[in-house]
Amino acid sequence: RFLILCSLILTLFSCTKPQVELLSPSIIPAPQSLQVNPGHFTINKETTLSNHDDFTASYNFLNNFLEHATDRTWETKYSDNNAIVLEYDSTITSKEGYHIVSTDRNITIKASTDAGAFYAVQSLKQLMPVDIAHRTEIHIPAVTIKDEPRFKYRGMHLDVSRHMYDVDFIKKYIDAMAMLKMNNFHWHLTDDQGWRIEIKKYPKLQEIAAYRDSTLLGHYNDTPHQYDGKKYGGYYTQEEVREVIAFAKARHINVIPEIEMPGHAQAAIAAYPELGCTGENVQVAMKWGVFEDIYCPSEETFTFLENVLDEVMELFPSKYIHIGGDEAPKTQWKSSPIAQQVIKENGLKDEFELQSYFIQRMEKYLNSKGRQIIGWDEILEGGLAPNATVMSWRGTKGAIEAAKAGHDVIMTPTSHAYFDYYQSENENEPLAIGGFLPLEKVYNFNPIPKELSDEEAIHVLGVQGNIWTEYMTTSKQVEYMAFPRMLPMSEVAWSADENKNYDSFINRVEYFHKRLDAMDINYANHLYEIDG
Ligand code: TNX
Repeated sequence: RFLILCSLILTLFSCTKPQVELLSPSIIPAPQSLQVNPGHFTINKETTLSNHDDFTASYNFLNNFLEHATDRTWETKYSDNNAIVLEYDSTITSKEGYHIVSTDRNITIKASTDAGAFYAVQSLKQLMPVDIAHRTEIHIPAVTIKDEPRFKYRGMHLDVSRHMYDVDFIKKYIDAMAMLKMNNFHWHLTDDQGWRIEIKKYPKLQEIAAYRDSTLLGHYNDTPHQYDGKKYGGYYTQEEVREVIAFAKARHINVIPEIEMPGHAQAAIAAYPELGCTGENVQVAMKWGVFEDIYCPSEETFTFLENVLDEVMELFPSKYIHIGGDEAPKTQWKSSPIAQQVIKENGLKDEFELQSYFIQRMEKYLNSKGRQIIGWDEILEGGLAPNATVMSWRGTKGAIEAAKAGHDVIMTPTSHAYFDYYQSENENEPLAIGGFLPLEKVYNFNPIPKELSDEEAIHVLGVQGNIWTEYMTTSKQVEYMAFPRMLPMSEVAWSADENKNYDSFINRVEYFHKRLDAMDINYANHLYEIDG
């Protein structure tokens, strides 16, 4: 009886004094300014959502999220009491900036664009506890946040040629990017080991280029490769591509397709041997590496690529189209009468100038359709195409040269942005490509090379993490390599340099693990390893 009495008293006590679980705000990427005020806002059964100025994507995203979390429909009405209010504010000049003020009475989100409001919603989500499913009340600390991004290009890349992942995973990846306020998804769709986008005009790309004869279990340069003899591959249909683009758009993410040229083209040449210089039959590549079968600079090839790009442009609204340009050995061009003829006719000096001619021709075509090209830094060799943006991966030299010449650049150096590198020195790490890129090194990446003046540095559009997938046979492995390293990359891309602090970051990552768990993301956890 005594026990019953005690538990009654306890129940009574906890009823009259409900526990308020408040988090210290743990937002990634860190906002420009965040002030914690006394008090908190409580989302309860009556809280409404008020969309004063018709923010669309941000409103839909927030509404879906809240309805899911609270198991009820949310009434949208004009009120600022017990409400989450989305409001237009022309004084917020940053196109992706926002303010959040939460008090006991309401939460006000202000922005001058839907993108700004969308990023406010991402921060608001991170002010809530992780396990909010089916709650009747959610507590949000009283805060004042003023925020805007450091860089306008905040990207993640994914290679789907070496290994392919289903559309659900592509969406999951994009969703995680959105949470981290990233805004460009670089989709590496073609390479030697597989062509992954449906092009209706060229059915053999689907029949032949999309498949290889093994899942390729071997190491990079080792012989013999451990082929398993199983047909491997696939491609995204145009309908699936549209679905991905719409999904990304609803999250303010632009999707940049990459169609590789003139190198990394062996899969396409396997389907259409006339695109190569030798005319010989080749296989969709069965090893990793760099291959000599590259596109021949013939009229036939240019027509093929223009037709492919026509279908690509029809699907992708992106201003930028990535045309690759990396790792194109010139051996076959040296002995090809067609290539030598083009060199002669155009008064070119050598095969490097021929590569430049090739890229410039494709640039002209894309520019005439209102698009801009991005290319890997090899496109500097032999002369840079006049309007090209350079993606600098072999260190920062290429970026410095391009920015000094007045070209835009995106920083993706292997040293800080290659998430196919090992992330710890633990001997149990799954096989990776080599290299070592722990979390702290990603975090300490400074995207503005000191060689650039302030004026030149304006050409640094931003940064991107790259995921080359030679050794990532499953999407769970991609998650393992991408997370948590996507977190520091988002902070490099978004947060002001003076706000960056690795200790604070690590504390936030620790809490963020719960968020990643809730999203069923298979992140690596090396936070407390000595060498990591
Ligand atoms: C170089 S980075 C490549 C890729 C490989 C990667 C492996 C770049 C433009 N080309 O084809 O997958 O290294 O780290």
